[in-house]
Amino acid sequence: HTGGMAGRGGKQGGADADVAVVGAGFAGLYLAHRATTLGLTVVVLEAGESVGGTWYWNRYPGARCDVESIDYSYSFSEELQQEWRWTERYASQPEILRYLNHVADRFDLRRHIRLNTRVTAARFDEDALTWTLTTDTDETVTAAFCVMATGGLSVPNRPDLPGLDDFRGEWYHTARWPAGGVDLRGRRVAVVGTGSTGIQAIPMIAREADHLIVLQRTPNFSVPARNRPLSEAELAKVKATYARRRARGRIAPSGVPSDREPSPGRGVPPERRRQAYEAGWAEGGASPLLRAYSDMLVDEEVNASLADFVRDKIGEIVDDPATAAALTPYGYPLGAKRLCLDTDYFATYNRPNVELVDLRKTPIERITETGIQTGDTLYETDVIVFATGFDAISGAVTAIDVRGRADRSLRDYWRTGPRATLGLMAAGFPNLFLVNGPGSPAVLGNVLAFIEHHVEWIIDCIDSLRRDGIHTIESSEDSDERWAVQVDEIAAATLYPKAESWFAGANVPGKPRRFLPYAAGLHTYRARCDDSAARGYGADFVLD
Ligand code: N01
Repeated sequence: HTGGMAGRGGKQGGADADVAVVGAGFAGLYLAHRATTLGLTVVVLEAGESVGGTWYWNRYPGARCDVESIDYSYSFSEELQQEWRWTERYASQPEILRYLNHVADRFDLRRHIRLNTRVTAARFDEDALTWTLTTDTDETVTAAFCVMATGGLSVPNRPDLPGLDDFRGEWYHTARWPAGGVDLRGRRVAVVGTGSTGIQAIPMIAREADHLIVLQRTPNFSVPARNRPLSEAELAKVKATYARRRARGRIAPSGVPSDREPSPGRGVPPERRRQAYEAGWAEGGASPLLRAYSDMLVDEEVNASLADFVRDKIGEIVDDPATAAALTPYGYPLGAKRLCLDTDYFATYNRPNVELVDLRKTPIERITETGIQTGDTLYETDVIVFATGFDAISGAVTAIDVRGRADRSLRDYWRTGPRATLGLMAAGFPNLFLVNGPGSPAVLGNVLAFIEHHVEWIIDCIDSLRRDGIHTIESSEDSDERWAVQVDEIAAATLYPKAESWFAGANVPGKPRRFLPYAAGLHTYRARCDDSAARGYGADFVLD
């Protein structure tokens, strides 16, 4: 569709806004800023009572980012990055939430945002060429473009365990932790789940609770974060060349700038490898170990050498041999599930008030009035904490009833596996953009770098269409499928598919299995998107 001006005065001129954005987290806030800077009108609809997205909802004890704060922050404003002072190597949830509130004020974004407003449906009107969003507050918003900035990890996955309604204690999902916190002193607590969230929360809960039972299904690889305060001198050094650091981050495969250019580990003698791993373990963080060698996530033998190193560390840290054995991961490569970072996680099992239950031996049968029943054992507890993850990447989009051309349902379209051209657009849904959608690098690195890239691409696209008088842009089924096949092929050349993980939807019963993130790195992905933009943003958004 061409002719007239998209947005104002033209075909879609009667809409409430040029762009409707769902979600006011990192992506939604930047979308609002970027769009309004170009003179577009924006309405942002946010379910929470504050901006912040992930960092508003995930208030569980120990919640902290596992990408360093100096990189896990916006790069679009030199003034912002100069004035903000991160206090720690890895920022805590309250600090990141303060930062996002600061950004909302600093760039005067609140006037575009409606809080406490959950979008339940989005429908494309083929005559008006607009999207109509419906909310749980019975409002409707119309816009020429709709952007799903709904987050890759925002729909909690709570296991459907029989008997939970009978439980007389309290239960919480970590991603819905009460704002005022939960007083766990003097209480018996059970945590279900040992992913990144559980591994952060367990050491904190163990310090507070009277007794803690951890119910573990799959042991996880975790390495020390080595969090610490950031000194003035260190920050000054970063800030002196911040723009250069950011530019390197933008073209780094993981979105995190690195001084290392790793070489393959294959052929390196075991003793030399071990020295490299010891250095990475001492430095803390995922990159020094995962990027110790360039073939870490493609060569099983190299990967196994690091996995063995971490297994040995677990054996050294955990006093009780049976507990150490139960905590030791096996059967999948290190990093094929997201590598966890921790502060004293394994050492927590040396505390007298902490008990580990291996669910692979005896799965949870049911929840009773007083606790959790596995086999013939009832674990009595006052509080159950579900650290059981999310319906990731596609879950928050399919939670909304999205209808495109001819009433086409996005849920139906994705029933056999979520797919979208470049992870950005799905066929039959004109002018609907996804941030970190299925087929984007999404979660395999510094999500902030991916978000900034997506937002800039989407807003440039909208601006260009508007200037060229093009009303709609959309992908084709063939293009969506071809991209999904490329994403599969790239993953198949790595070790990622060798683990059951939320990357492929394996954690949600009934979800179609398909590896969703684009694993060839931000630099390659950016080049693909740039190619597409260089050919011009037209009505058809399809791969060559
Ligand atoms: O979720 P997960 P998460 N019965 O899906 C278990 C990001 N993040 O919230 O492995 C028993 O990884 C499940 O067991 P299994 C980060 O990208 C980042 O921890 O399926 N157990 C697993 O142990 C991360 O990867 C940060 O066998 C059940 C756990 O619950 C992503 O979010 C912090 C179960 C879920 O682990 C998700 O992490 C936190 C059942 N029925 C999160 N169902 C940082 O930046 C599930 N489990 C630091």
